[in-house]
Amino acid sequence: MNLLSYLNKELAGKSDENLELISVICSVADSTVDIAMDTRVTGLKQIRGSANEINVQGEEVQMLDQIANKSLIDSLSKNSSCAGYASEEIDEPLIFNQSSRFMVVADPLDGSSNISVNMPIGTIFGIIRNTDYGVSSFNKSGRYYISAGYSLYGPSDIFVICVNNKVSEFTLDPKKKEYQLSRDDIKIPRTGSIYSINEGNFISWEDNIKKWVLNNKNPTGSSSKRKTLRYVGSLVADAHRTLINGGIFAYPPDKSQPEGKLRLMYEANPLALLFTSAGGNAVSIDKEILDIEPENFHQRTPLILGSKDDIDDFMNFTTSGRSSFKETPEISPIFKWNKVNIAKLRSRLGLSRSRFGKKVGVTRGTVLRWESGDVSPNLSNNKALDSIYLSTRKELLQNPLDT
Ligand code: P6P
Repeated sequence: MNLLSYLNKELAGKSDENLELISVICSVADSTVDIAMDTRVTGLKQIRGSANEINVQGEEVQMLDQIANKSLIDSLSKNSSCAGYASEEIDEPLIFNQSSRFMVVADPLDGSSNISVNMPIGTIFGIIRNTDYGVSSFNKSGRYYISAGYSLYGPSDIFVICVNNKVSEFTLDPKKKEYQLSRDDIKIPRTGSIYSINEGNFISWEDNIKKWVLNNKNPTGSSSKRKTLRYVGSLVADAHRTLINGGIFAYPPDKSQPEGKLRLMYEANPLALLFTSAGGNAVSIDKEILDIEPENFHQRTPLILGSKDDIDDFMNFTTSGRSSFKETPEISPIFKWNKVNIAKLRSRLGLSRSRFGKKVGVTRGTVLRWESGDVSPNLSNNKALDSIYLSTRKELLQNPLDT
């Protein structure tokens, strides 16, 4: 089964939103095929060195970074369903058509320091509804991401996609230049025997992290087992191995990078959506990555992702007794509920005001007052409405909620 047939099957309801989501995913996938073709011949096309430019991150840009970024812009700017694009390589988001349905965020070429030594590299992307019809659609938590994935340019070129909270892997047939399904409905093992971290930073970690690492090498608890260290230095490669084999990847904060090194919007969030959908987890240290409210588009975050049991073990080391961690703040509401979209949500669920009220935990009269605009939902009502919408999103994908 090729990628398009898979997406048509998965997003079966042929609503406009589904058809447009399929189209945007295919535009990204087409781009990654071109990038894959280039990564095969960097030494021949003289495109593996530096572009002699510094990007918004203050990092030296490789030629392949630019080629990958341009490929995604060319592909997505021609797609009428893509409203805009933002990436590691550009200071500000690009808006192609602000009334279109989706925005795309990307790290076009992750791991570019590995290009010149022919190590695996990748492309990471996320797809967000264009809820605000403009740039502010980008500044949303990972809970807004409707799809995410990555390409890994390695011995095989693979494309891993998460739609409807289901994760599947496709392998590029280089002759047909087409992605074919190679792993369907991936679930990460509950635990794994590998931990992945740059031990060169050991001296600059906090003590709790050091204790966690030492415990991986020489477990003290009777139940825990020794883990082996694997570290490629390309996030996509280390993440994919963790997804398939289980285990844990960690890029914690250190003295020189107190906020962490990896990017929230286009590295951590897409992988967090994918890993949690595959039954794993992704945390910053003391909170779920997907709950982090971004303050700026290029902000960094610590990123620990992998098997549930291994993340729990990590959290036991890092949050026990950590006075410096503030209590996880109240999860802010994800969507702005108003009289229009509350009425839409209720009607698309086909519920009476009293049955809808029961679902939310309020009276019929309160629902009536919401829908007439007399009163607005309070914080806990908002969170209840969020979870009803997110938990029933699959049905709603056929009838998207224009929040
Ligand atoms: P370090 C590559 O430069 C990258 O952004 C990620 O792909 C990778 O996980 C990380 O940085 C490696 O960083 O500090 O270990 O070299």
